[in-house]
Amino acid sequence: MKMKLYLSLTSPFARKVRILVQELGLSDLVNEVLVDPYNAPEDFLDANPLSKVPVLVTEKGEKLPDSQLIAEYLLTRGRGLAPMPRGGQRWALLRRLQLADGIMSAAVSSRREKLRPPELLNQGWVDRKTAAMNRALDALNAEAAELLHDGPVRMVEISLGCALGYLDFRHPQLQWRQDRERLASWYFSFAQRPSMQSTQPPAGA
Ligand SMILES: N[C@@H](CCC(=O)N[C@@H](CS)C(=O)NCC(=O)O)C(=O)O
Repeated sequence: MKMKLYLSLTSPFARKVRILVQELGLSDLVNEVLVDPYNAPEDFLDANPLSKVPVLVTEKGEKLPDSQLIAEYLLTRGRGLAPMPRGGQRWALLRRLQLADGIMSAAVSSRREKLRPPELLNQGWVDRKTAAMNRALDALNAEAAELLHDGPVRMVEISLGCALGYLDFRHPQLQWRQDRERLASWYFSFAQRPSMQSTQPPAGA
């Protein structure tokens, strides 16, 4: 029996895990199961009562919700990522990972808000999330020289690649590349990886 990865093709959190599976050479061990968390089947709710994708169910039946937890687990199963630096460099890298995950969360939250009927839209909330994304993007642009783009990479690059891909997909009006040439150039190169190319969100979804 294979591991089961519940996902949606539009979720940037699920994309993170799909890319990690490929980068770790674990694709043959994982069956992808498409679900809509807003129209959730029972087996998915049993795997994650919170009704969020992604969720991984291991061969032993262990149920692992949340992309970060799944990443932690998969890193015990495969090799292929670049090693984490030590000392102060490690904390700087983990901070960048938090910023990348935070951009993703803010972008998903803002997208959900914008899907509400116009009379219920909380523009103040959208503006707050947009400001947070812009500040975090500026910080990452300033540190773009620290990011890897070819050869083995780390979770920070995978997460950031998915966050920026999601901005292109759902928030093109943000024009995140503007005045962020270093980040844009890093993404251009990172996005060529086969794992990024094969997990692009479906156009028009
Ligand atoms: N912290 C979670 C976030 C997952 C998440 O928010 N997934 C969204 C799709 S992008 C979802 O399933 N939302 C359904 C809901 O919030 O009810 C992770 O890292 O996996």
